Amino acid sequence: MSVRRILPFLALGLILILAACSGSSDKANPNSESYTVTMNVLPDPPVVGDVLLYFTVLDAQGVPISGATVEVGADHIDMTGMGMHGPATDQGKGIYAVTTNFSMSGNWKISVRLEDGAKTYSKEFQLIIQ
Ligand SMILES: [Cu+2]
Repeated sequence: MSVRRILPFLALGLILILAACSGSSDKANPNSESYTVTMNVLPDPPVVGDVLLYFTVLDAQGVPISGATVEVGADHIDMTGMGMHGPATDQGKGIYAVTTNFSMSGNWKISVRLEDGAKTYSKEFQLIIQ
């Protein structure tokens, strides 16, 4: 099943595509506020090609956070210098989404940096592309 065929069921809005970059990802901020960020992918399990990454952001009380800035990085752990970076767009109800074109299978690190007003939060996920 392709990403395009699944998208209408999620009623997602504007979704940007991660662009290639060579910068390093941010490190976790030890002073960050407490958030719960979960990641889901389409298709699942993810395969080489376009993969929709979408993140659900909740505050410490479990309330969805809208209007935040969410930056996403994707780095191929198996190789150096193979990374992408860009914003995930706000879909409402605490969901932020970005389409990422994974050109290679293997182990990828997904880095998320959240800015919610003056508060920040960072989290990393491991993603295996089949
Ligand atoms: Cu690679």
